[in-house]
Parts: sequence; C-alpha cells; structure tokens
Amino acid sequence: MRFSGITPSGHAQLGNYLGAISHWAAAGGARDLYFVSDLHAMTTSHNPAGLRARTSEMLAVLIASGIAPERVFVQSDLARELGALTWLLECTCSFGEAARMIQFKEKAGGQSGVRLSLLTYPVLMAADILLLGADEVPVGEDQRQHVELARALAKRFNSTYGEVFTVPEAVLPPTGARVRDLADPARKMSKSGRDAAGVVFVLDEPDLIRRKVRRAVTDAESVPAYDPERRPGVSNLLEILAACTGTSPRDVAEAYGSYGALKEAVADAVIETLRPVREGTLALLADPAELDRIRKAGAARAAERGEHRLSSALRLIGAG
Ligand code: AQP
Repeated sequence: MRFSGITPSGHAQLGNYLGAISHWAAAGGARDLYFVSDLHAMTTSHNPAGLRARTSEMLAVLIASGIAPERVFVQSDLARELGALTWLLECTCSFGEAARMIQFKEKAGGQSGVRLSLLTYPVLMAADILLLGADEVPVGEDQRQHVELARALAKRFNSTYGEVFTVPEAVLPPTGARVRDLADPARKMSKSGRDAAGVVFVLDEPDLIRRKVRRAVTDAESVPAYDPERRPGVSNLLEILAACTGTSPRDVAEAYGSYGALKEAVADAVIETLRPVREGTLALLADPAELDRIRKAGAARAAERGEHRLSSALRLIGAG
C-alpha cells in the first residue's frame, strides 16, 4: 500500500499537479491512500481560518484531479488517533534522533520562537505512516530521512513491545516534472513561493495563467533549446509543455522557432491541463455538503484501517 500526502501550506500549484497529484490519480493501487496533511501546516506561524479553507480546497483539488474519493482523507480528521500514536512513538524515539533531522536544522536554524512541533513533526509523520500500515512511502530525497526514522521507530516498537507495525520503506516517487518558478527559474515552484507572479496556481483564471507564462523569465537567446543547466528558464517552459502533452522537452524544443510561439503553446497547454481540475474543484467547493460527505466517509475508512494498530500499540506499551 502506497501512501502520500500534500500539505495545505498554500494554494495547490502547477508543480504539485504535474509532479505529484496527476501521478497519484493515474496510479491504480486500490489500497493506496492520499491525504491532506493539514496538521503538518502548523509547525510555523499559521492562520486558522486560512488553513481550514486551504484544506478543503486541497481535498477538492485531489478529487477533481481524478483520485477516487475513497482513497482520500484529511489528516486532522484522525487527530485523536494520530495524537495518541505520536505520543507512543515519541516515547520510542530519542531526543538525539529527532534533533538529527536535517530539515529541522535547516528550518529552525537562526530562527527565534521555533515551535516544538517543528522538531517533532517527523514523529507525527511516522504516526501517519504506521497507523495506516503503509509499506511503501514515495518521497523525494528531502523526506527520505523522515521515512528512515519511521522505519527505525516501527522496528524498535515491534522488538521492544511486540509486533504491531508494518516496517515502511521509502520508494522513489514516479518521475514527474520538477517545475521551476517562472519568475526565478533557480527556485522550484512552491505553494508558499514569495512572488506569486512566478507560480501558476491550479485555481488561477486562464487569463492570469497566460499573463504569468508570457512574463516567464527566459534568457537572451531567441530560439528554444533544452539545456536545463545553462538555460533554466526556457528549459522549464519546455518541461512544462512536455509534461502537459506527454512528450519530451527535446522534441518540444524542435517544434518551436521562437520564445513567443513557445510561450503561447505553454499557456494553452497549461490552461487546458488545469481546466477540468479547476472546474471540478470549484464545483466541489460550491457544494460544501457533498465535500463534507466525501470527507467524513474518507475519515471513517481511514480511522477504521488504523484502529486495530492503535489499540494493539496502546495495549502492548502498557496503556489501556
Ligand atoms: N515545483 C514542483 N515540481 C514538481 N513537484 C513538486 N511538488 C512540490 N513542488 C513541486 C510535489 O508536490 C507534492 C506535495 O508537496 P508537499 O505539500 O509535500 O510539499 P512541498 O514539496 O514542499 O510543496 P511546495 O508546493 O513546495 O510547498 P511549500 O511551499 O509549502 O514548501 C510532493 O510530492 C512534491 O514533491
């Protein structure tokens, strides 16, 4: 069973869609699960109403992208189960192990008022994985260390208290496009990108998408060529067009003789790729009762899948 999440730390953007969500929708595993990891969006300063709205939006985006509603849930709907399991796992994890996480060092370094949850969120991530019995967790290099921690905690709990957890493994995610920021191609496109001009959001209006693509930073050349090292801006546009049309960036480059023509084609392709997702998301958001029904059903299914592991773990550790 594969298990992946998306954090509603901002609005879903084109990179999330081309690099992850579209592949989740295409993967057929009947037991695979996808979740909106809203609890993970609280490790730094956040706005409660904004987080709630982005969580609903992200759930709607996942479903509108074609992921079966029965394979989706929202993390905080299992807050009680995950909170309890996180505690058991914190009692299985040493302080040194948590403090060694590279992401913590990177994100906490030099900051004041760092939330304790920034240190402990990999343990919550381990609880996400272990509660639901995921055996394969597709993650990029930046999250691999966290899956290794989940592995270590599962093994330690099993050998100390008794077999309860599946030991998960980090697997390579499907090779999706790495989409770069249109205004600053040295950076990856991000939900929380500082400059919205370089980020195409899934819910952007078609006209706005076209304006953002037309303004994308390229270089002093005029004929497109695929060279990610030396020409990252135009190569990013070629990758986006290739991902939207199911071709290769090099083939795409040969088809366009000018940056202007390429940008129009990229805008058309992105608008058409996102159109059904945008329309489906807006339709779901306009029907909160239906979205709520889907959400409750997903939560109930996920809770049921994890229930026996949590109760066994509590019993084995000497609680309950
Ligand atoms: N630019 C991107 N290109 C390709 N894939 C991307 N992903 C994110 N950005 C790109 C993939 O989207 C999935 C969900 O991401 P996440 O919520 O776990 O966090 P992230 O990778 O940190 O996403 P963002 O958009 O960059 O958010 P912020 O700004 O909060 O950091 C992952 O599979 C990720 O690889």
